[in-house]
Amino acid sequence: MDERVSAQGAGRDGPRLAALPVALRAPARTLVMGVVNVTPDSFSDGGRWFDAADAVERGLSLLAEGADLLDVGGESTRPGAARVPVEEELARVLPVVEQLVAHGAVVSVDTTRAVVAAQAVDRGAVLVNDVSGGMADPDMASVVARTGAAYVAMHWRGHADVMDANDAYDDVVADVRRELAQRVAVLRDAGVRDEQVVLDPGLGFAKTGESNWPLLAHLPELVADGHPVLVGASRKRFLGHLMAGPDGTPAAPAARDDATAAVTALAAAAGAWAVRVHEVRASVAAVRVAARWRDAQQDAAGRATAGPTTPEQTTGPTTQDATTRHATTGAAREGAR
Ligand code: PMM
Repeated sequence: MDERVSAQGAGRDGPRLAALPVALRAPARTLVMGVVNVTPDSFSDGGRWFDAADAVERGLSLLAEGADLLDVGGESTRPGAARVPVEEELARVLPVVEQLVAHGAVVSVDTTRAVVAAQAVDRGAVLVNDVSGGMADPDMASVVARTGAAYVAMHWRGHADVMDANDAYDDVVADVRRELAQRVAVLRDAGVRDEQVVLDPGLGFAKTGESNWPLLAHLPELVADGHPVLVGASRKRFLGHLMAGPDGTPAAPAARDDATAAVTALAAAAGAWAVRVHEVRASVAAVRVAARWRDAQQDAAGRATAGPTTPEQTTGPTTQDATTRHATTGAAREGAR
């Protein structure tokens, strides 16, 4: 897996996520995190991989399709969902984490509970994905500090039973950036290092519909705040509304995957560190396209700043190589079709 990611080229500048394998710390392209929900009731895929063996098999097939890491969760965050007892969450998540780690997967645990995070890290998870950004459990920050795990702090304003009632913003982009910065400050105070932290705008969480689009449109600003950014648009309600049928009925969750892949391409172009998706294949294609697109733009910018071409350059081997490269990757192939 490491070779596959690093083979794309040089890494990006920016914070390092020391707990992760080297190639995932500053990857050459946006990473694809595959979702493994071990829940009976997730809005998008509830119940399909509720059995541990089925969940592991699902994780392995996502890896085979090109996922860079897997996010294992045992508690649904579906709007309105009731909380799962901690023993139940542990029983759902730990065996799946353990087995996927044994298969060589890079595993993230999707939990708001410190005890679940700690035990999952003990079993080999390297990333804690906390949709509450540490707000749900006051012990979370100290567990992250102690374990040194990478940590996703998502923008959040309350559990699933109340989140839709918390969709009031003066300016959703400014408010989310400010509230995330407050979470980073709390994490720092608890001893979490900046290099551990990934930020996530929390699409769909306390954001019922239109609030999601400005956050996507302003992703470069969140990226510029300096932490790697994870985007979780997959199958969310706002995509269901976008893809509604002629009678206005929202598209079903499984019919939102094409729109999800489109968001992946745009999020990757905007500099997202990773996308969290249920169906991996199309998003893998999207992040690869985005990476090549960016490389080609950088090549073009490099040529534009290199100044006028001299006669020596037009006949020399370097130019010949460059010409061949562009012929095989771009215009010549277009012309051949
Ligand atoms: N969304 C869900 C669950 N976990 N984690 C992060 N970091 N970001 C998200 O947007 C996110 C998440 C809800 O989706 P699911 O119930 O289909 O897994």
